[in-house]
Amino acid sequence: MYFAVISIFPEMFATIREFGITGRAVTQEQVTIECINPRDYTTDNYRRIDERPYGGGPGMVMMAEPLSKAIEDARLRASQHGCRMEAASCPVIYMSPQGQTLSEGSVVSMAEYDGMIILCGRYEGIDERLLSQYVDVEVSLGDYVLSGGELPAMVLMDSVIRRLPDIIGDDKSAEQDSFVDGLLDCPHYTKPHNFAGLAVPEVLLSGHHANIAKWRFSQQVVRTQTRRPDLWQAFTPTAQQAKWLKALAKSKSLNS
Ligand code: 4H3
Repeated sequence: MYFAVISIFPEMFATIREFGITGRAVTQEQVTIECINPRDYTTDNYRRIDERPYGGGPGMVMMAEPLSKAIEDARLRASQHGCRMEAASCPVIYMSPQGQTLSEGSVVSMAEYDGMIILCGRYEGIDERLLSQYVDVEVSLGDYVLSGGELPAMVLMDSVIRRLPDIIGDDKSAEQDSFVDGLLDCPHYTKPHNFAGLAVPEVLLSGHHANIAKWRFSQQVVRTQTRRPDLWQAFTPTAQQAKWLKALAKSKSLNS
């Protein structure tokens, strides 16, 4: 998958390029991350990318002109990396609090793109005419404001890269995380057997795979019910999960 990031702080992206799963995806060439600095597309001596807002008010606004040239160049590079050039294959994405909130569901569909061009704003934001002309999708991480789009861009890339085929070492592990089946994740344990006087739940030492699966599911259910009633409301169990739920309800009524 191809990523072009348009940012005045390209050095920040070492974080995602060099470490962990995303770093390995880059080294193994499953992923290309190119940074494009809008300052390189300015024509004045000061390499200005921001100006004061029309209508007054505090702060600065990123100008349309250098960003438009940066996006045009990003598109050219994306096509040279084999991206088909429709918005459906390689969209221009703007990270902003005004966007659609990112979810694991949208992450999975975005993993189908050939690539994406991610626009990172700074200051008060970007001239609206650039956004209306060039941006296909606006994505938000949630209802809070950050000083730039770089961290959100890296969050988006990380979430997408780990859902690409053949990326996570253990190929089932991405499918077992929180949200993937509409529930929160179950708790995890590893060595030693006892830590701070706390033992590992007995069932996990039993080697009985069906019981372990059922126990993990019951933990997911309890966590989701108590911590995220909104997710529990929306949850539809598979046939196997429905069976487990029935059994769990029965054992609960016996206990009470
Ligand atoms: C995204 C971007 C929050 C989010 C962002 C989010 C800086 C957008 C600038 C940048 C504008 C002014 N903050 N919730 N900040 O995903 O370009 O807000």
